[in-house]
Amino acid sequence: MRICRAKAAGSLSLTLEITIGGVVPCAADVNHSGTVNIDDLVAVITSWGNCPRPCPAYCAADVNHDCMVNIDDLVAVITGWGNCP
Ligand SMILES: [Ca+2]
Repeated sequence: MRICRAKAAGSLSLTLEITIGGVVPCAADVNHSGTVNIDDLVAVITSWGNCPRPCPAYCAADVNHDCMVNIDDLVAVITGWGNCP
């Protein structure tokens, strides 16, 4: 489970991440539909580039949380393709 939200300056931001066995379950499910599919792939492509600063900002398509949406995130979607556990 991963919850990451950022709000305007002066507000509280909260990040909760539960890792099982060293892997965030279904991290590539960008739209949280329960399946990694074409919608997640399109989300990565349409969000390509740097996430809004400061990091970490809310950038759903940033699967690996490095504050940019790039080939690594695209590969994560492809390798995570299918139903979430
Ligand atoms: Ca990334």
